[in-house]
Amino acid sequence: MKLYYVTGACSLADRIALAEAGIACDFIRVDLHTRTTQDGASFDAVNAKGYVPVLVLDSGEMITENIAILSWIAEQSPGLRPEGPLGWFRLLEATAYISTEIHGGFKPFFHSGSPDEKARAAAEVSKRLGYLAESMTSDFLLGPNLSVADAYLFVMLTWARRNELQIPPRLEAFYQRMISRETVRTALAQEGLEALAA
Ligand SMILES: N[C@@H](CCC(=O)N[C@@H](CS)C(=O)NCC(=O)O)C(=O)O
Repeated sequence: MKLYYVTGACSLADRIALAEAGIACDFIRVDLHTRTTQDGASFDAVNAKGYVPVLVLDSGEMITENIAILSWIAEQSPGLRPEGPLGWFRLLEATAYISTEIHGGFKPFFHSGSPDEKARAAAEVSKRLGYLAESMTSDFLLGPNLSVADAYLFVMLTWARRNELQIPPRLEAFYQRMISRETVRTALAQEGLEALAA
């Protein structure tokens, strides 16, 4: 299995989730500027969508879109999603919120937004993080056990920290809880991001 990734990008969520699931995987770094992979191949030839994450299964089949990849990992490792008849839907609800309302909200920070655009985006993302903090009643987003959605939220918090956005205290505590996990520390180290666990 192979995961195409960019250092510190949303693909880090998949790396963490794979580690939590105990799934062995090779990791292939992508350079978005040269649009090549670390082995010199054209990344656009790998994924015509032009972005990470891309998971290539042992069968050779490919999954793109973080929600789909994280769901696939949760399917392999059911402990990484909430239990009960609504478990899958709670997971989709959380990952869709993170993807569309938070991840998408960071665009001005990654695509040279104007100071005004960045200020509006910061306010919007902070509001969305505030909602998650309010709704979080246990150690993790969807209850007392870690789910793949937590890996995604964690990456969003690394971006929020990097861009000096306000992080609600409950999510700051969540961040600390995440960096205390061996899987998270190892995943960060594998991308040369140990400083984020300090
Ligand atoms: N809809 C995609 C978006 C993924 C995405 O935004 N990937 C970023 C890194 S976090 C990327 O590779 N951007 C490169 C580009 O858009 O050129 C998903 O949810 O997986």
